[in-house]
Amino acid sequence: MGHEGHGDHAMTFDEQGMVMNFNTEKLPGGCDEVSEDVAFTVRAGTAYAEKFAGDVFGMDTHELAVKPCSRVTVTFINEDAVRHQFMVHGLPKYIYSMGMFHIEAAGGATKQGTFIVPGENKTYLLHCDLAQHMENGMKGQLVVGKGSGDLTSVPGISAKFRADQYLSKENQTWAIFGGLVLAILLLTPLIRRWT
Ligand SMILES: [Cu+2]
Repeated sequence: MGHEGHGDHAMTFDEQGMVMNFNTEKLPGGCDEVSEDVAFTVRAGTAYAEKFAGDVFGMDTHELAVKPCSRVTVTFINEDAVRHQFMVHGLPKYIYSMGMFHIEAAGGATKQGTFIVPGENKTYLLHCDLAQHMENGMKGQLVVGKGSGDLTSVPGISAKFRADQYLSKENQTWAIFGGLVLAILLLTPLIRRWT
C-alpha cells in the first residue's frame, strides 16, 4: 500500500493515514547544511485537553523549538478514535507545496514524517486542520531559532483570541450599553446642528 516519491507532492499514504511534503534532503533558503537532526513525539488525544478550559481536542505538546536548518522528524501518535492531523504552515513553497508539511493519522494510528526548517528565526503555525479541531485546542507553534513572536490562542502559551472567551454575559451587556451611550453622545451635537 502507498507510494513514495521525491516530486512536488512527496507523499505516502495508506489506511493508517498520510504524510505529505516529507523532505529529508532539500535545503531551504539560508541553509548550507542540516544543522542537526531532532526527533519529537507528539500525541493527540482528548485527554490532553482536560487541563485547558473549553478545549475538546488536545495535544501533549503545543510548542516545538528547533535550531534553524534542523531536520525534524515527528512521530505523531493519535490516541483518539477520530482522525487527527499535524500540519505546519508557512514553509517555503519552492520545497513544500502550499507551504505546508502534513501528517495525518487515522484513529489509533501512528505516523512519522520528516522535514527541514529554513534558516531564519520564525514561528510557524502548527495545527490540526479538521473542522473545529484547531478552535477546540489543536493549535501549536513551531519556533525556529528565536522565533518571530508567539501565535494567539495556543493552549498553555498565549491567550485566547476570541473576545467572547473572556467577556461574561454581564460584561457583554455593559459593553453594549456603553457603546449606545457613546453613540448618543457623539450624535447629539450633529442632531442639534440639523434641528
Ligand atoms: Cu484533529
